Amino acid sequence: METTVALAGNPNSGKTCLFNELTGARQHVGNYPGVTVEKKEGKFTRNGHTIHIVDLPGTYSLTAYSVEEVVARDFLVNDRPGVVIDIVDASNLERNLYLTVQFLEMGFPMVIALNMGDVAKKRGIDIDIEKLSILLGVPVIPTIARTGNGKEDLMDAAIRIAQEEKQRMPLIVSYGDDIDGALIEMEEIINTNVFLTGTYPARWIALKYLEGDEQIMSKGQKRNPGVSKQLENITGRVSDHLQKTLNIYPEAIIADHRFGYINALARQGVITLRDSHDRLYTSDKIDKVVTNRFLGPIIMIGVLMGLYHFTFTYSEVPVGWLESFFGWLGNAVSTHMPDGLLRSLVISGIIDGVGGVLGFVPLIMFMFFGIALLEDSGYLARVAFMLDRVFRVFGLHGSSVMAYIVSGGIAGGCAVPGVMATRTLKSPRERLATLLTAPFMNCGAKLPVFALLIAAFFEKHEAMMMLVITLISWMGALLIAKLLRSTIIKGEAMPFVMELPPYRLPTFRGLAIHTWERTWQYIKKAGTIILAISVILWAMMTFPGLPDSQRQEFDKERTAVMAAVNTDTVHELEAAGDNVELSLGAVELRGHLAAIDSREADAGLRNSLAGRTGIALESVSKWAGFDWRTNIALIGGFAAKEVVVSTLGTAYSLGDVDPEESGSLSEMLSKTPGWSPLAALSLIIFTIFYAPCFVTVVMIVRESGSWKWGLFSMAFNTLVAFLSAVAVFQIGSVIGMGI
Ligand code: BGO
Repeated sequence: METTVALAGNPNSGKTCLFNELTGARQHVGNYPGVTVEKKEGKFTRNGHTIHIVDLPGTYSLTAYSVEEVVARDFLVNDRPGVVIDIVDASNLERNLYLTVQFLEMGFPMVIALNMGDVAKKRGIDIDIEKLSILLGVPVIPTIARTGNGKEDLMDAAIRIAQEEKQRMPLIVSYGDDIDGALIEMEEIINTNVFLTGTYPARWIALKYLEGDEQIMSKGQKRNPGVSKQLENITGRVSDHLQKTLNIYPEAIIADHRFGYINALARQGVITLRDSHDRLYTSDKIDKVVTNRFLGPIIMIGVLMGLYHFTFTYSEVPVGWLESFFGWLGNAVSTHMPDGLLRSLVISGIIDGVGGVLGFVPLIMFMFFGIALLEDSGYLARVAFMLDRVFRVFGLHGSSVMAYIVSGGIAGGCAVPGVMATRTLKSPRERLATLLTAPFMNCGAKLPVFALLIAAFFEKHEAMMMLVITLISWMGALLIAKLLRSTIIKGEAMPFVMELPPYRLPTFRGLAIHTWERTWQYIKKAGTIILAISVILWAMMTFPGLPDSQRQEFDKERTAVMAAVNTDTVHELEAAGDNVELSLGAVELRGHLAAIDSREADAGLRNSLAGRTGIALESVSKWAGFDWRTNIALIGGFAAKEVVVSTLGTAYSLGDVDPEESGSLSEMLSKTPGWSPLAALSLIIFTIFYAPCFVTVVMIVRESGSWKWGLFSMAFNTLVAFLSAVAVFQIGSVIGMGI
């Protein structure tokens, strides 16, 4: 049996020496077809196996910048050698691994010859070979090519790998939000159109388009100009966006993240530099402090606290303006529109519903700005890196951290891209556990719910409460992940490397664009989906309304109240505008009538479709401290979490007929009997954990490939949420927090 082995590596890594040692006199030198690059071939025999060895030109990369690179790449792709031996100069490990990462991304069967260990040792570099092999997922064999040391072991490993039947997964490096998102989009197009996929992995083709690889692009244009155009358009869009926001081209970001991957290998203890002072770059120097085992977590908590403090402090004033604006709008409509269903729809359904959500735009914007700052500077990648160690304990992966953060790990993300971000996870079990727990993070839609409750009940400790909420959601998600990983999705965790791209000074323009993009998404959602759900819920809270007999009862009461005072007082009240001083009798009459109106509205709400459902659930929900109005809001939250706030707004405004008397919703809640800091805390806990919104459920179904997991997440999460909320409310009541 003959196996073809390709020797690949950087120039001066020792390829020629190794080739000569292996092949001895049995060499053949020619040229690669069509180019003047030398092609050396030879044979090596071991235990009855004849190995055909091809020495590829030395390259630093596999882009199409030089003839050598194209020749090496074409040979690997078209001739499909049984194994690629990647010769890595151990004394220059970080630089040599750049090529290794690219081989791994192509998914070749591979063995690493870790050469020049003697030189590395002299330079004070220690390499943990076993760890390197585990993290990269390929055999690593130490060699001294000059003397031929280790060549037999190397060939044995190569034969073993060549004979392995198992399907090799290409390495997936995460290239940051913008590029990862584009890659997912492009991969889908590539796979659906079977575009060059017979030759290259889909993600790799997408990467090459983003890198502007002319050879691949011209192949693509010949194969299918329409698909190629689509991919070029996405590339153009991403490239423009990256230049606007970070002033950088996609190729540079891609290179940064590949080096970030290698940098992380070094930080995970694969390489130890005994005398490392002058080899440290600025990013490494910063990381020495920022990702330090002890200082790192303290800095991280400090940064989060600072972010929440900044968000709540500076957004307070503009949030107040918007609240007053929507309050004014409601009043204006109520004065100018005739009483009736349409007025109720406009005020309670639209203004209170959508206004409640839009009122939080400044808060969301400040939070997004802070997150953009952390993300663009490269700090977020450090957070993921530090948490990686913790995540392994819970049966998760380093990439799970990123999925959590995208879903709202710092508050203000979205679980939909979060669930999609789990695609960078190789192991299906860790991926499933991550996508089922990522929705526990605090997405931008939950943020208004928390902000409302914090403003109403924990006004003095806003930033602290937000930090506590963040910690509760992370701890809950991790514990549930552990539970899932030790029961229904059992299995070993896979070794993994987190990328650590270099730090960057964010530009103000970039931050502004990132902030606005996300804020605009939020506003658009409020104006479309939330508006629609808000109107549907308003209808459910309005119809069927009160039966005629009951309405007549209220009318009778009104007539009786008016009959009890003299007609002048009634006339005085009817004729009174806003600014008229009323007599004592008229004020009293107005109070009586308002109380009757309020009871009628309340009875109407109770009799409505939503009201009846809320009341029916009260027998269960009371254990968690939720009244029937809150139940209505939580049912609305199954569609989208923002709706919890808007529905609370509608539910309370429907029962409240004198908008001039009422303050903002948070003020109203803090004064409503039955509400307390404990009830608010219980609602916060429930909101963190209960069923993901509808769009996320659809995404979970798509990504897990089964409806089963979508339904599971709805039922399981709601159960977890309810049990936690009951525990908090009951224990809190016993220790006297509920008063
Ligand atoms: C010269 N250990 C040590 N110490 N040196 C090695 C090893 C090793 O494991 N492997 C290779 N080298 P190439 P490419 C040289 O040529 O095979 C040395 O480009 C010199 N030359 O001997 O050519 C190897 O094919 C004068 O060194 O690499 C060679 O990949 C003084 O690494 C060099 C000292 O190997 C490159 C060394 C005139």
